[in-house]
Amino acid sequence: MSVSRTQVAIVGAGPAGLLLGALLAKAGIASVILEQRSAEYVLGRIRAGVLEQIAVDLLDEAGVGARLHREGLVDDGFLLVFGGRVQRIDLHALTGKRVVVYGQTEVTRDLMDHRAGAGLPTVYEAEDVALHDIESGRPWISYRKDGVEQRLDCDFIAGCDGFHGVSRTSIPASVLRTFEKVYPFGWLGLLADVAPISHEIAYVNHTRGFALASLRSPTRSRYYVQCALSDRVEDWSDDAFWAEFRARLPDELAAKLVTGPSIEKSIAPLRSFVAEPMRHGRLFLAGDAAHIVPPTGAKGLNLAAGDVGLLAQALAEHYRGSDAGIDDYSRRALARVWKAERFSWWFTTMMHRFPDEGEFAERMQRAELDYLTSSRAMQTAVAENYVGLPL
Ligand code: RFL
Ligand code: PHB
Repeated sequence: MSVSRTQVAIVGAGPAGLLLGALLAKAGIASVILEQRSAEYVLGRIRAGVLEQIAVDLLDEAGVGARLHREGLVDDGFLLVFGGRVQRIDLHALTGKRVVVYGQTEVTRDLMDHRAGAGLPTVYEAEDVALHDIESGRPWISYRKDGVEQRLDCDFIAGCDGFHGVSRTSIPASVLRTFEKVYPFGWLGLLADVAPISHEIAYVNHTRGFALASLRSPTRSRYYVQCALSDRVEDWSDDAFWAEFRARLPDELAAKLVTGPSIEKSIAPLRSFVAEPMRHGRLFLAGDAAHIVPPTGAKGLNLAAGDVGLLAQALAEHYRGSDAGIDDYSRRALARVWKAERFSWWFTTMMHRFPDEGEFAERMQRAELDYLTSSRAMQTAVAENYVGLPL
């Protein structure tokens, strides 16, 4: 067995783990990242597209914001479409803030390049990662790399290994509480090199089901349609997707639709999930390891960034001699997480067709959306949640 040591062992090289590593490096704290997949696999996952100002600020602080500022598309608003009517939510006029459209793939690539450039250690294809002695002052991780057993000793473990990771399940069942809601539909997403129908993201409530028009660049579109949980991606041809997507658009957006071959197509289930607490002993959870939101509010990656912003600060304080930050980490992170859970659940409920709910639910959606159109107070509430609540 080969033995090594670091200050903070990070499990998972998604955006949470990579950003935490970069923020810790800035603070002079050593970390090693253990990732079960290859770098190419991690970069191949097409996910989030919208960054809040807080996430942009943290990427700047970590020193990886240059390309994001060059290539990211700044949006002052987004569109809500219902009953064929388009209602623009003017984020900037309502909150003074904006969002940036920049894909998770690009964020991840920037963070990986930065880490490699700074010579910071990341072990890809680390097998059988297991956490040990997290309740003691000397936690450690065992794993296998290229067939050789490894042991990594550390002061702290950051569990940034996503919803299916090992970190959360290392917390004893007697301590961990989980809260979950699974939605009775999924999102079928398609990525294509065609000009987007709108540079502002459009969320569509339609009798056939929800649709979302997003983008990655002026020449690359990311579109979604609500689908049945039983649907399989193989059963959706590109033509079938384009026909369904077009059918859910209002005329003025449908007229701008350009179709083309898909680069990627996948189905994601929708779930709300929170694990409490986010710290146990020397283990901290961050990002999807601790919580999942349905993608309707574009909050997942932004919550992950917020968590690691708090955690990096808390760990830096620890090494300066105060444990106040690490003792308060779970409470502070969860206070923000639950508000984003509420917004994502509300937005999902307002925009989708629920197969088992009848016309009453539909009328409620219509009333809510009517109210939104007529009330600046309601628009402001939506806008301040969309641009992101403070840390
Ligand atoms: P990730 O990205 O899942 O990374 C976790 C990493 O841990 C690794 N791992 C392990 N490593 C070692 N040992 C183990 N046992 C391990 N188990 C797992 C995994 O291989 C992986 O590399 O979690 P992280 O870093 O917390 O980041 C969270 C975000 O990825 C996620 O919240 C967002 O993608 C959610 N999301 C969106 N968020 C936004 O803020 N804005 C959006 O517009 C947005 N759109 C979306 C989304 C997620 C989607 N899907 C597919 C779930 C759209 C979609 C369709
Ligand atoms: C995306 O571009 O993938 C995206 C945008 C907004 C969302 C969810 C996903 O709310």
